[in-house]
Amino acid sequence: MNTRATANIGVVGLAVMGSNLARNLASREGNTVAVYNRTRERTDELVSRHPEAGLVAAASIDDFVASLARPRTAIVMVRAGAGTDAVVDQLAERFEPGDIIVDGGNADFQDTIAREKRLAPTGVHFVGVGISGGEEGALNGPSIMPGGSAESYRTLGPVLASIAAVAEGEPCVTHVGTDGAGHFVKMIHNGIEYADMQLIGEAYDLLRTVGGLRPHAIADVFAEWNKGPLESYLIEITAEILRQADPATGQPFVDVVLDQAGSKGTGVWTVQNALDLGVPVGGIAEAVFARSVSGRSAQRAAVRRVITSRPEVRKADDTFVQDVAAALYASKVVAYAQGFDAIVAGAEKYGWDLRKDRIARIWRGGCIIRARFLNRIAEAYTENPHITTLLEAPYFAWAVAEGEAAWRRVVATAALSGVPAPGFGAALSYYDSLAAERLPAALIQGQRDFFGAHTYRRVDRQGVFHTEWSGSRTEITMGTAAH
Ligand code: NBP
Repeated sequence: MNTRATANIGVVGLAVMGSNLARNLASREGNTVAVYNRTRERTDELVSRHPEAGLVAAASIDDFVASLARPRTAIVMVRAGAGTDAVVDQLAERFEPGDIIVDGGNADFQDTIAREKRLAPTGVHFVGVGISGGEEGALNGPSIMPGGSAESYRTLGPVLASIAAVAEGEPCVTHVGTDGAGHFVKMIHNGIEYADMQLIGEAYDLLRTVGGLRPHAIADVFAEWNKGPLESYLIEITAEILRQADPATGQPFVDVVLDQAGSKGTGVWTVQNALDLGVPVGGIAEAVFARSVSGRSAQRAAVRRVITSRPEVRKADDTFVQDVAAALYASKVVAYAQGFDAIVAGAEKYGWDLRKDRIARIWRGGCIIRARFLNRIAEAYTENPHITTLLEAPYFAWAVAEGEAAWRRVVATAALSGVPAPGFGAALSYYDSLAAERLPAALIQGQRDFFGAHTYRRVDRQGVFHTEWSGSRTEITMGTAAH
């Protein structure tokens, strides 16, 4: 084993993500990569399978640290939580001021903030980095969302840029903000991913149930959509999945897979944090809930047992496929608008100077939500970083208005046909809520004041008011502050 400080970067944790990232790093000019894994066999297997990478294998954490040139930079790619803490502690004990520990796992951004705080007095930089793109991205170029200090990014930035995906000539990496900003933005990325996948699922279901199309025909529709404004990685792989036949039965692959979707929890985190931040992310929440509903097999079976009839499926008209495309696009705009709202709220709460246009740009390549659409988002935020929602950006206002009638037809058809479309429906309701002149929130304020004296404000006068509901029903001015 090598104990000379020959490596400019190291990777700890050599399961699929760490191995691929190490190989990606090693394939770039100028990098020598040290590798270490708790269980020795993984290190040996990686090194023997990929002699071309010239990896510097370490048998122990001491060996690993000794193999890194100063300032030492180690990327930790282990299971988030206790595993990350264990490895970070081992490195921190051995690292010196100016050295950098990068956590490239899917950490909770609050843990990242806490870890950075914990290491700050030691002078060791702790950098939480969101990495998206799965194993393929890690090997060939992921989208990278680094947090941490500006100082550490000066060392780390060029290395990350060398391994990131490239979209339209630009590496998909930017210093998104300090401490936990990278993991926060990655979390929101995953929330948007949930929404995008759910909307695509609903589009498929409608084309099949109402449109009467077979999976291979829907694959053709998706392939066609992938040539236009909906072009994205998720649309592309959906076409491939729908074209797949099950080798064992000859049935469409999609028909032999159990219809219960799993998750690893980042969608839930997005919704939990959005609730804490007070940001409505209904499109993302419905996507998370839809996966939960799919797994409730006992309830699904029970309801199917008691219902005596289902609505008759509407007949699709000639424009149905285009209508579904328009509904998908408009609902997608809502999901992204909500995701960016959560980013803005997080930045305000945690003091991050996030650039929305740059975040949209680094998501154009390498990651699961990569899409042509993100260029439009980047343009909208470049043109005016102060827009209150993506839905007011001229391009999206126009695009949603163009598809609005179709969007309504699709949501109505889904409801009348008994096809669940929680993503499309929630997105349209959100849009209508923003667009409504008056909302029933006025009545809710009346109810709150009636049962709890929570007070209300008026449309015609300044001040805070309460009506004596149980007595004279006269209105009392309570003061000037809102409750
Ligand atoms: P896993 O998340 O399956 O983690 C396995 C690795 O963690 C192994 O190297 C294992 O070492 C190590 N490890 C554990 Br578990 N506990 C440890 C401990 N106490 N001390 C030291 N090492 C420990 O690997 P992965 O799927 O490659 O993902 C790595 C990270 O990247 C995760 O945080 C994941 O959430 C994130 N991520 C994954 C994807 C993806 O598509 N898979 C995408 C983006 C980000 P061992 O070999 O000794 O058990």
